[in-house]
Amino acid sequence: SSTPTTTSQTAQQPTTLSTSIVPTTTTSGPTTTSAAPGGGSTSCPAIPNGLGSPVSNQLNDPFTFHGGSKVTSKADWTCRQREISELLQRYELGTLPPKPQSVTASFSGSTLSITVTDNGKSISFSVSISNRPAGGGPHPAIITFGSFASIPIPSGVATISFNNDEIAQQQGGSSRGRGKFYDLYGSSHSAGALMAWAWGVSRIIDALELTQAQTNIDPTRIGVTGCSRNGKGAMVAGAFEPRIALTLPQESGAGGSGCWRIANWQKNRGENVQTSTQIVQENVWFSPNFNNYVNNVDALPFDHHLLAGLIAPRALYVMENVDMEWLGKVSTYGCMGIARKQWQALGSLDTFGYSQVGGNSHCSFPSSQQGSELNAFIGKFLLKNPNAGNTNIFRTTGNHNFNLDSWSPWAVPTLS
Ligand code: MCU
Repeated sequence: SSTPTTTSQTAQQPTTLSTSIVPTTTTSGPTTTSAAPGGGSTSCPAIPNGLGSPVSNQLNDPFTFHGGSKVTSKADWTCRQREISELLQRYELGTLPPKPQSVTASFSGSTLSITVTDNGKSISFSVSISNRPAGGGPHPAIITFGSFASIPIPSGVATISFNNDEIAQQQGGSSRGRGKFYDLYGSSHSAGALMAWAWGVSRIIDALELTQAQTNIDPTRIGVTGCSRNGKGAMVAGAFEPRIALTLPQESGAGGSGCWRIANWQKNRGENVQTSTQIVQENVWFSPNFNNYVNNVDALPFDHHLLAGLIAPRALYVMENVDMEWLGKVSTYGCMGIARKQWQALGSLDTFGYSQVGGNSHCSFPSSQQGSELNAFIGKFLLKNPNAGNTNIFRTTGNHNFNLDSWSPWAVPTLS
């Protein structure tokens, strides 16, 4: 059957959970008051400890808080995003450290040099900025995970090359805890590579804010991209760094735009798809704490539709490859099709794109996604051209016969 089932049994928190890697939270009681975007303050429900939500192989309801109350307004949505961020850090990605005590930066030639100091330790790294448009400005830029962009970046947009492996290595299990992030925060820090890289992207944006007079780059018009493992990185960076204006993950597959639960369903049908159980054996992208849950993802209070939802209503354009069974061609289609409902609730479908085509090899960008899709997103959200084209995109060239609604049996509110 293609319809998932639900059981209402409550998950037990595994006893192997180490308290040192669980951020402190209150179990119940008072609400927390935090500054709301745009000023004022909003009262958010406290985030209960434990996995909480029912065990289900359907995708979690974005519009119900972990404690059970409903999301009925945009202010609630901001609270819910804070909660989902916290839950993803606790159970899958590890903790994102708060803004460091000091970030300094200098720009010379095409090199932006960044020094970060926190708790008495310092690290330095640099990124190169190429194709800076001459004259005018300030100009937008796209941060590329890895040394080159695997999508075509149009003129008018600079390219910032981020050597993410220098911040956190991704050479299999033995590279756990290696890289400059861990030099600063300790090799046993809970963050996996994806979260460490997101932290690095945030420091690049800090540095761009400090050096705008020299770089002529506009830190409010920054995109982020990467392919495959680096596409997972781009997705997580967009989710955890609200200053990213446009998130462009390419063929990120499992651990990026794919949902763990849907990958398991594909696997159970006999498809050769990467699952949570396999992925943690391959590399160090996730927190070691995720190992406690990979065999029981149905108990998690999130899946990657909610990771994507941390971006909503900011702009997200997901590129996938329908030929790549391993990456989860159905799991990315289903996961993002359901993620899209969060943009729908916010009345912002024109900042969400999912496009799945084929015929291209892994990470070689297909021209069919360029003119009317990628360029429209970059045009509208980085180059500020309102007429750059349609950005309300949800399409696949595949025939997945996948029922999005049966995997998301919750109502989509209209939030205002
Ligand atoms: C799509 O990302 C990964 C995938 O998760 C891995 O299983 C595979 O080994 O490598 C892909 C990748 O990063 O290719 C460059």
